[in-house]
Amino acid sequence: MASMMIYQPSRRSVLLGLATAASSFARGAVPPAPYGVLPSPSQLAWSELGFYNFLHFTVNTFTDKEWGDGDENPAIFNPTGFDAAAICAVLKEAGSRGIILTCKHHDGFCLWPTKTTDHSIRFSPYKNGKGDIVRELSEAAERAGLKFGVYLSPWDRNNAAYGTFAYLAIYRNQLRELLTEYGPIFEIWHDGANGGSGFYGGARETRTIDKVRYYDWPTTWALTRQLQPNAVIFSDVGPDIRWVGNEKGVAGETCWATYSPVATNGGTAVPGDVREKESTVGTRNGKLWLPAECDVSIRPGWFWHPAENNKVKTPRELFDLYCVSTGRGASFLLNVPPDRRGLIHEEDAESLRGFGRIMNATFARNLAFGARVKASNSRHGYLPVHLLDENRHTYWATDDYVTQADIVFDLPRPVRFDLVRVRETIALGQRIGGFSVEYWKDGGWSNFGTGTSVGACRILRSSAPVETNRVRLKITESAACPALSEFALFTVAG
Ligand code: FUL
Ligand code: CA
Repeated sequence: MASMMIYQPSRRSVLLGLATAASSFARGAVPPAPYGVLPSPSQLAWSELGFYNFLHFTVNTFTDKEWGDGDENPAIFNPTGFDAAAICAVLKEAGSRGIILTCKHHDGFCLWPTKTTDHSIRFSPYKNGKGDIVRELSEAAERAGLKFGVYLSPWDRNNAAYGTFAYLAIYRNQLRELLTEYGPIFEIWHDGANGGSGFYGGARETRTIDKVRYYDWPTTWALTRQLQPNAVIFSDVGPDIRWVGNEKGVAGETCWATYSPVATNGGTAVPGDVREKESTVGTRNGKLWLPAECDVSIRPGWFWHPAENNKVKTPRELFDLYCVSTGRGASFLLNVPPDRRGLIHEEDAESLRGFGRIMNATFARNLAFGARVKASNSRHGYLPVHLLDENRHTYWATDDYVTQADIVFDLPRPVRFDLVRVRETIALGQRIGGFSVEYWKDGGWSNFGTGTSVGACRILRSSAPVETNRVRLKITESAACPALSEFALFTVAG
């Protein structure tokens, strides 16, 4: 193949992979040129996950706190019923694709037997100091077919060296242990929070760090690239995945995968200093491919508290959150905190199962299957039937310079739907900037909904189902000829 001559293991390979996977494209078909900044192969793989879970678990689970001070006695950490396989089984039922564990939260307590500090599970009664929660969860995740990721808090309220140069070496060694001893890691989560005060080896004082210089993030990220080249790195400002700017699980109704982050004062954005409102929306034609991740807890707090057992989000609330996170081109990172036994509490498990049932029943079948499809313009070989083939890698596209188009779906029989899903071919960049969906009713077109950004997945919903045998998708604005992988109609399960 001539195209193999320009093969490089880079973003370019994604495009070639796309072309190869799409062998159903006609001979002589020339794909659209990519537009703007593009996702890396690992960002592209991440964008297909959609829903995965945080597990916040540490000494706080036993002290009923959200932020441990760093002076907790490791003796309090004793989850006598900890069962990694049971945790993974519940998440699997909910449709989760991965877990991210708080291997070390701000209190500094390490859930694995690290060589870097004594403030760890080695000095806890859990399995007489021989336990390793990171190992148990990473292995159970692998067995369950879930990806495994690590949260390692940069702020460490226990460590005496925190705030000095010496701590950076400790932090990086902790990262090195996590990235070399526990198999493939899909995501590394760097928290931007830093409240200043802490135990710090007994000093009990407030330590202020320079957010721009202290952590020297480029060096840490380079280490990660070397040890886990396929992982995505999350922080307020990436470099791969950005924080969505709130902890409610909600992306902007417009949410670009591209972003040009700046600090609150307009200077260099770093973890812990970024304009939150702008993170929610991203930047049209932004400098970086930096899609948003929506983190939110199933309960009010991030850690398990007995008083919150009756405040667990309902299955319907979780489904609504999925639609405004993953359904707005971001991802849904739902925190489910293990309790003091080391299990997902019954209330949370019940809600997760209910969420999984709604998801499965809702997205079981694209109601647009079987439609006759006609587009106002189609590029040679990039026909609109590719929108209905359940394959993210095949797509419909228009000729170059055609940036507005209509596609009509004529259904063999009337369908009822209240949810529309559209996927853009993001390997070619973020192109579409405006679209609408209409349905045929009483001899004319009625509006179902309109949107701006599409990205990996865009969901539009209506408050009540509509019934029709004809639907029209209009691309009203696109920076380059549009490329769309999917168009689907669903009814939200009741
Ligand atoms: C925040 C932390 O301070 C919270 O405790 C939690 O870990 C959340 C995901 O990020 O910045
Ligand atoms: Ca397709």
